[in-house]
Amino acid sequence: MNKDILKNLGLSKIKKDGFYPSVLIAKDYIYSKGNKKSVFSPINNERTASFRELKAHYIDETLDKLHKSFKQWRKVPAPKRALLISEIKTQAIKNKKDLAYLITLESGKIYEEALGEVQEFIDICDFAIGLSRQLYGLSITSERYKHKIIEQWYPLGTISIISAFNFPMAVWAWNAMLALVCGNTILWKPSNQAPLCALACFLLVQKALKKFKDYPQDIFAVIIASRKASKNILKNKKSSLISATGSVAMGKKIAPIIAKRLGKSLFELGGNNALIVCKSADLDLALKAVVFSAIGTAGQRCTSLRRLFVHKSIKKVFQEKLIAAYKSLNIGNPFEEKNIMGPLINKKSYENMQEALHLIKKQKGEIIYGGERILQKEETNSYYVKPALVKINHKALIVQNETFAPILYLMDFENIKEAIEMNNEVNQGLSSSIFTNDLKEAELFTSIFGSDCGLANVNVGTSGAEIGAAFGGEKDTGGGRESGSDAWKNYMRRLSSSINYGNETILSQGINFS
Ligand code: UN1
Repeated sequence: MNKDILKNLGLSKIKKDGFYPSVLIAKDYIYSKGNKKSVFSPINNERTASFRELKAHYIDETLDKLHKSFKQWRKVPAPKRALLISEIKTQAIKNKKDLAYLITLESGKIYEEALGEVQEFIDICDFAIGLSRQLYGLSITSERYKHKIIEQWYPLGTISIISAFNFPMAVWAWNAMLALVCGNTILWKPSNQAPLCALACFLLVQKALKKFKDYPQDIFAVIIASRKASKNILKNKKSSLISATGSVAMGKKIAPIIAKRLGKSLFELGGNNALIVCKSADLDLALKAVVFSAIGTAGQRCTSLRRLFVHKSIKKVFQEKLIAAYKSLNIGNPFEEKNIMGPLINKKSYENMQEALHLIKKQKGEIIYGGERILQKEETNSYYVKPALVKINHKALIVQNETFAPILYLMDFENIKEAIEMNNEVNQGLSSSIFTNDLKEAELFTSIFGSDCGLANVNVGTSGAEIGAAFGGEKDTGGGRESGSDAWKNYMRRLSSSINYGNETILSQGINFS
């Protein structure tokens, strides 16, 4: 581990007796007393951090503090809040390489992708800064004489963000920068596999806040907690919105807990993303997109490509190209520039992949390439694998579920209607793509008769979305939208007002009540 980087980011300073704090809010750090929990890098299984298990009451106390500071923060005008975001952005740019180092260290994604993730953080800062002067409401015509209707947007409260290991900074930033500029305070529970990324972002925000002495300093907290203790985040009414990223299974577990108190949630859950390669497609363009979408972040993005539908007439040649491309991939230490794919996050993930490969064979699938572990020179408990290519029937049970690993299912189709039907037949609905030079096919795919996902791209792969559009998906993916477009509305409450500026009482719907 690079100690200088930890020092630069201020992490070494907050370590006490070998442990990092489990709760951080302003200058208050809590080093709890519970059992020791350590975190290991997927790269070589080196211990990266240790914490002590947190008692759940700390979560409620932190939410109380954030609720209090919300009352101060919401008073700061949005364009002035954006000054803080601007400073956070400056800090992110300044520390881009160090932050990317932590992302690679904890998630195992290659350094180039990690730099991209920090860039996503920087981009959303820009977006939030611009947004600070565009939190528009509406003025609506009234049916009543000398009446008007307006809609305004106000800060919501405390936004609790639950994020996953695969995007340990960007997903937080999408939520947090919008939530902050909208006048909310933030509680962040990062993945227990990527706590250092969260601590570094916390310190970076605190550093930015120091420049604004008259702003409340306790508007952002990080909590490192077990699943059990984290339940209090869901149960507590002071979590005005729970924004959660993770698997469909995780969403199904936490949704009833939030719903029980009629709380608000924003879910961005698993995908089962498909890409269609049509007869007219530019095959080189398609090939690059397929490879990046399927093996980027070692197939551990919610937007990773899982299902590939190739037109029957080009199936053979495309499959050959794909196998050749897969064979040429360098897999190994994600810090080394020559490598295009790093390890899986942990042993469990490797076991899940192997279990899926076993089921594939049982369900009459054929593994035509990869799937096996690549043992390292010095054996550590790290799990590098060759990405797998599998021929299977689109109806096979295994294809219906998201396996969070680099397994790509190959299937073919005869006509576009059939391909779209296959695209839409799974329960998840996050991302989808079509590669075609036929205008009608492209338009059909993005039309009401086309993909039923939240994202439907043309000649662009399933992953690697920009922050400008609303990001998220339909069906089991949870329906939430984060980052661009009008996703900011999730972090605000809407107030509708009818205003009478005349001298008469007029009831709506023409009701006479005199
Ligand atoms: C995720 O995997 O949870 O579109 C987010 C992408 C990234 C974000 C993925 N911009 O692949």
